[in-house]
Amino acid sequence: MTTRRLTVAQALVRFLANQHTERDGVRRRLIAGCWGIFGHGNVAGVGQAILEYERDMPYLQGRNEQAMVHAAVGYARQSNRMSTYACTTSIGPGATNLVTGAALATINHLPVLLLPGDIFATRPADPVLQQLEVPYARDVSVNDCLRPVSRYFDRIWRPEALIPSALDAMRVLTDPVETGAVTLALPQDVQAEAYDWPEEFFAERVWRVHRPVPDPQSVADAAALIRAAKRPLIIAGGGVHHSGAEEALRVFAESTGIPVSETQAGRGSLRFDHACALGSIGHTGTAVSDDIARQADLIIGVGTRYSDFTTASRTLFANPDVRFVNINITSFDAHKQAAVPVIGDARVALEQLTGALEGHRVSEDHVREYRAGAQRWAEVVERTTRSAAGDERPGQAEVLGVLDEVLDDRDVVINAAGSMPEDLNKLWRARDPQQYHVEYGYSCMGYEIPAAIGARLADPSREVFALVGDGTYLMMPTELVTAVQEGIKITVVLVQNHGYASIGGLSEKVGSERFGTAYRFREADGTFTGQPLPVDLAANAESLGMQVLRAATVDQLRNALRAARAAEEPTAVYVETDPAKAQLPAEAWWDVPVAEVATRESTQLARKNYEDQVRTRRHHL
Ligand SMILES: Cc1ncc(C[n+]2csc(CCOP(=O)(O)OP(=O)(O)O)c2C)c(N)n1
Ligand SMILES: [Mg+2]
Repeated sequence: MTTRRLTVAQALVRFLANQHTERDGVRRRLIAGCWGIFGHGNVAGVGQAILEYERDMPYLQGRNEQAMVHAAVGYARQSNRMSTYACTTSIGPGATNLVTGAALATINHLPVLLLPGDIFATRPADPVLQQLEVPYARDVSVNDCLRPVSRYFDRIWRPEALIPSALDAMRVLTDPVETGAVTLALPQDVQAEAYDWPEEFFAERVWRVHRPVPDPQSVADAAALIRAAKRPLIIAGGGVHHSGAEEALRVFAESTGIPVSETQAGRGSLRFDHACALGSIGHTGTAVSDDIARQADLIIGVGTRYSDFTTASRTLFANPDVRFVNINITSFDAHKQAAVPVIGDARVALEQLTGALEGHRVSEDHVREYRAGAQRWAEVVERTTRSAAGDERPGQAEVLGVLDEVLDDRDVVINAAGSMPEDLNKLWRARDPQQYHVEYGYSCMGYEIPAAIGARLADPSREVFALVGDGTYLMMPTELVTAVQEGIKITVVLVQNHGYASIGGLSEKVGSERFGTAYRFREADGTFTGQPLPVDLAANAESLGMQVLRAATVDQLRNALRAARAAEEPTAVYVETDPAKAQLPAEAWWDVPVAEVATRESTQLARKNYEDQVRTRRHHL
């Protein structure tokens, strides 16, 4: 047996450079490169190995470990999960900064490889700097925090243990059911230790991403239910994109006439102006989707987890006879709502169902009704996003209207948290399947900027726009420096409204009077109701090296966005929005429990309303 003598870190880097995915005949490198922040625990191990193999393993310098994971996840999502990045960190705080990013990746079923440094395997001098000492268990380190948020976790206590674990890690990253964050924790002494590796470990390897075919009986059962349904509705989730099933969904909807609503992750599954498209569903859904959902006698979920936003916290599907068919690659999700499960790849399942339903169409009454609803909603979108005059300060919806004007079909819009996901979900006219990139599985403030970098790396032919609230910007502007350093062209649209507009609105709804949600000076009475704070986020972005354009009116915003789009360098467009322009009201409920006893009248009233809503909640059994 030929062997090669390398350190564990060198062997891992060499191995990673030779892994590929393949689906539908397209082959891609699985690990495109490695993000890293060095400290003790990886500088001498993985850091040295990347330097040694710099040409085979491109390195990107992160500023915050959580943000590195966001960048890798943004890249993976924009690559339809066929490719991702690794992230290397020091031990201790560098490693635990990964936890939030790992949870985000796992919840969204998006692959990322985490390589945190770890304590010494040989324990020559415990505690090493930054070591958590657990008196009753010497084998525990802070990296154990990553276990519940990882789909695979191992700590490489011995060099040769890397071989089976590295293979396991690749299997999980490329498995459409299992994928998420994969963690290989690397004790720092082991990283630097040499071993004689079998040469085959470094051979080119291709991981086929399979399209599992559903059981024929389940397809027949689903087809029978669909034929019997008078008012069926499709809910397209993120699985439609993961499978690349957009075209199959379009054919299925066109041939049966069944309308299509979309979750946040599924937005863009069908072009906004398609005759079967109803837009978003649920708490942040369109009026037409939610109306049709309330009356539907059959819900066909495609690649959806049925989150509380989608189901309006189990109040949306109000027809007493409603049934469910769930197409999902994951048995766990396919069985939700006591559905007829069709377990398999979304594209294959939709193609098979289209075949099984040949000649079947829903009634013209159903079609007329949802088309009229969709038309009414299109008018709401037009009115809401384009009502301001050119010389007026825009509301947030009008920022979206101007973006819609300036952006090309293939441009990407990225967001994750704040009041923007709600506005985007209701109002954004998604044109290309890859355009609408809102991370709402974890809705994590700070995802936007690093994810935009990842999305741009995944597809440099697309312009990428990160929509960032002021609260979000303050939480994680760090990766702007990376965009500047690498000349990665992204546009950051920085929306200033002096605090947490979203949570302020929610606070008001639950009777808590916007407590703690405004960025204002404290007044003599102790409340934050003074003047807005004198922070200048545009100057802040400039100080990090960004080109910054300030816009005070709708016309200026249009010009600034056009200039940013045409620019070569990363650019921020700063806009202060008009808070008097309220958001559209929610079409359906969201369960946020209200205090059962309180002295304030606002809370008591909110509780009463809450109890009325709770009564409409139901199980589907
Ligand atoms: C990391 C993280 N912390 C807290 C929250 C809870 N949260 C959701 S939205 C929000 C406020 C966002 O403020 P901003 O970015 O200014 O957007 P706006 O609500 O003003 O539109 C908070 C605190 C979150 N989603 N993510
Ligand atoms: Mg804000």
